[in-house]
Order: sequence, then C-alpha cells, then structure tokens
Amino acid sequence: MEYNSNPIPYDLEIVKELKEKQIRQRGHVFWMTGLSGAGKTTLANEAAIKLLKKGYICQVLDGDIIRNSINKDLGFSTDDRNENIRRVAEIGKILISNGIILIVSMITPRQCMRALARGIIGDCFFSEVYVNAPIDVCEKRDVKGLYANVRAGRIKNFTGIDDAYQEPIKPDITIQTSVLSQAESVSLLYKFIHEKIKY
Ligand code: ADX
Repeated sequence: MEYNSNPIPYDLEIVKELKEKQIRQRGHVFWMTGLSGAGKTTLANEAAIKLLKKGYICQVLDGDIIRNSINKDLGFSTDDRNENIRRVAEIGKILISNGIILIVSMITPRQCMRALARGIIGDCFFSEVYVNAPIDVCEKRDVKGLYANVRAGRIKNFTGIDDAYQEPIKPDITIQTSVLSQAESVSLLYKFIHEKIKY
C-alpha cells in the first residue's frame, strides 16, 4: 500500500478541547528535568498517584523505563538523547490531545533539548519542572549505584560528571529536593499541576 503523504488534516487542538470536555481536565505536559538522583522519578510517581486518587487521568513517562522499551535502540550521545526526547515529546503530544495529564521524568540535560520538547508539544501545554539538587547530594544518594560505577570508570558521558547538565534558565517551577522534604516537594508539584489541569 502506498504511503499517503497528504492525510486528511486532523486538528489535535480541536480534539483536545472535545476530550477535555468529556473528562473534565486539561491535557498538559509536566516535563521534569534534573540530574540523575535529583528525585524526578519519585516526585513524578507520587504526584501521579495523588492525581489518580483524586480521579484525574494521568500518565508518567520515565527515562529509565522508556529506554528499556520504545527507546531501547538509543544510547547517551547528544544525538541519541535528542532522539530520546523527540520521541517522548511526540508521544506526549498525542497523549495530551486526549486530555491526559502527562508527567515526563527525563534528565533532558541541554537547553536546546528542552526547547525541542516544548516546541513539539506547544508552549501553552508545556511546563518545565526543574528538580534541583546539587550533584554532590545526588552522588551521595546514589539510589541506583550509578555514580559509583561512573567513578570506577565503568560508565562514560554521565550527566553532571563528564557530560554537561545545563541548568534551566527560566523553568516554570523549581523544586529543591535537597532543601524540602519529600512530602513538601510532592505537595508543591501537585499544587502546580492542579492549577494547570483543573477544568
Ligand atoms: S536523557 O539525557 O536522554 O534525558 P534519560 O532521562 O532518558 O536521559 O535517562 C537517564 C537515565 O539513564 C539515568 O537516570 C540513569 O539511570 C541512566 N543512565 C545510564 N547511563 C547514563 C549516562 N551516561 N548519563 C545519564 N544517565 C545515564
């Protein structure tokens, strides 16, 4: 069968409005950026559970899980990280057109990568959440034992050690997980999400 390069236009924004009316919530992407070990996954999952308990429909896409499934073919070069982010942003665009609240948890180390995601999803449906903890705190936490492997020379191009993490210039919200307790961080994130998604 021939590929149809001129499909009938399908206006995602119109569909989004209609679905949002059905499920009474606004589709929006909360893109959590930060170092490995900053707390992105924990906060994403906790906030998602809170949302689900309140009856909202929400999805978490986490770098580690995505990299073991749909993005299995990608590594950690700049090109691969770009592609990793691009694919997740494209999936995100589809999910939010269904009115779904999407929380993405991915390092997204460069400004241009975050701009890429924002550009695909659309400025008004995208919030950059900077999960901020100093590298020494992340290394001390070493939840996955990765920093120890980096120091032993077993992992190269590790973000924050021998590969750059560019701090967000103007994130929509910053959550300082080395200052706040976990409960305070989750509550801050939840409130921020709720303001954006309430119908
Ligand atoms: S991103 O840079 O492309 O946004 P992503 O969030 O998907 O990264 O994946 C990061 C996760 O992969 C980390 O939390 C860590 O568990 C694992 N990882 C393995 N190697 C690296 C590396 N070189 N740099 C960063 N994270 C790595």
